[in-house]
Amino acid sequence: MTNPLYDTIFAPHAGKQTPFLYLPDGSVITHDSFVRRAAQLAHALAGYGVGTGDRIAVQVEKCPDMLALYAACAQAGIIFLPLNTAYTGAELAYFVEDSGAKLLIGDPARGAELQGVADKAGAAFATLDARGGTLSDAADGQADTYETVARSGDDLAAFLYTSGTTGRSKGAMLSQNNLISNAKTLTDLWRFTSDDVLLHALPIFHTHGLFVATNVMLVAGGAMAFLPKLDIDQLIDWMPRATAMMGVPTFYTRLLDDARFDRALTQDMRLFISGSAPLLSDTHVAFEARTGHRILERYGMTETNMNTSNPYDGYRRAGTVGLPLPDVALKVCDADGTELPRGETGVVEVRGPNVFQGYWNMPEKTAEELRGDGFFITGDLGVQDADGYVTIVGRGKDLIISGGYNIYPKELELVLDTQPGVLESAVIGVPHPDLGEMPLAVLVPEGGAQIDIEAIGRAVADDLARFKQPRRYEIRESLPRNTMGKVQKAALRSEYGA
Ligand code: MCA
Ligand code: AMP
Repeated sequence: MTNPLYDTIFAPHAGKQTPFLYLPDGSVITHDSFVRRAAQLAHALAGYGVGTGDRIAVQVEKCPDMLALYAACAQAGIIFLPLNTAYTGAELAYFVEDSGAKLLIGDPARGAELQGVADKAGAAFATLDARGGTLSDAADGQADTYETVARSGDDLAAFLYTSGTTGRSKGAMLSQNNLISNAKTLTDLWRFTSDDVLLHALPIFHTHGLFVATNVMLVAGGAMAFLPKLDIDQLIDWMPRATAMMGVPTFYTRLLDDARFDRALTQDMRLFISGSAPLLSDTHVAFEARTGHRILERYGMTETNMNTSNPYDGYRRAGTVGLPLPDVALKVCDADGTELPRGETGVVEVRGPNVFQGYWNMPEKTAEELRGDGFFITGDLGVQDADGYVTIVGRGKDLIISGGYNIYPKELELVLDTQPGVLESAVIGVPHPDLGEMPLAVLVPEGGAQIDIEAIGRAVADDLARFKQPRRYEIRESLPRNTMGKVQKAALRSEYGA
């Protein structure tokens, strides 16, 4: 193979006139036309001076061209860096500068702002959305074949930025082999074939919607109902024509809240998969009672793709994330990395062809989390039972997961601590019925100062994407600390969690 990722995932589809993307307007993109569009986009990228090994930063709404850009990057040996469409200009500037991206592709409606971000970082700028843009225009007239650039499986295919406990986002470097191993393993494990139609309502800038869903469907040669976002009416409308769905737990709780969602509607579905955040056992049980289907829960991370999955044929245990994938070694360890006996709770560590290559330009951070023997320290607390099933019982890392999006409290605290009248702050996750968790900010005023929460809300909105912004503020005189001076977030969570 000259380019394992392209040759495994995309090249086999050239010439296939079978449906790949069903779009909400009734149009269909075939496998062949998808591959041809990717080739046109690869030519357009070359026109912007982007070459093998370069990065492109892509903040584009979910649309077929955004997905085809991923294929174009694979074919041209370019490193694909997708970014959450909710990120502000300030957040975006960091990613473009840190990654050294040669080209930023963004929303035409934010053209002037994003052009400024690109200029500051010394990157070129192009626009793209579902209606078109300068990149799409540049691609339209191009040849629809492209000479695939030779790459090895160890070459990098993508950067995905993941926030950190220090507040600084880290670029997780994923190789071609990282993506290929998971794509093949999951296709086999979950029995995807060319007969499948996947309901795809996830965003495509994260591992779940991009690599898990799309790569699996491409390896299988199946199709996707490619929906712009989670819209329960659309899901219900498409369900009788689909065979499988992947979603975060909010997808399942919202479906259960709708009386139209029942056994008859799901009778032709063969599989519902959940991940990215804990699925409550109650949801699992209610889902089975309503539909007769047992949701298959799996567990992964940006740095590792997928690590564990409940079995397809065997018993899917509610509240667990199942068994390590066939090519993944998993152990539960103490803080020193010593493996604990089965049944004891500790930090989950994983090793396998899925585990990333390290954090871009952060050798110390990489060394802290990726051991010399290849085990990655996930920061999740778990326990493995005698049958090998893994349960994630909590997080050693200070992380909030809201509707499947990660929010690192430190990033918010750094902004809150600099606001007028604020001495210090602590951000915690509290339960939320729809999104699982939501951020709550506890603020301590400087002696005698008045805190203007509305002004703080506006300042936070300038810097941070909406989904990260605290939904509640509490003011108190001091933060509870232990004898080492560390803020006791568990105490705050039990005080405000209810
Ligand atoms: C939207 N909003 C949110 C979230 N999403 N707030 C907090 N958390 C969220 N996740 C806010 C918007 O800013 C807006 O605020 C209001 O909610 C409505 O926005 P809308 O877009 O209509 O929201 P929604 O359609 O209800 O979206 C909720 C959602 C969505 C369906 C849960 O966030 C989603 O699709 N999440 C999936 C994320 C995902 O793919 N995660 C995978 C990461 P306002 O009205 O105030 O302006 S990959 C991963 O974790 C690993 C590797 C793995 O294992 O998969
Ligand atoms: P991210 O950094 O966005 O890839 O998020 C990865 C984190 O999501 C993991 O470290 C877990 O904390 C969490 N996660 C993913 N899937 C599950 C799951 N099925 N159950 C519990 N937590 C999960």
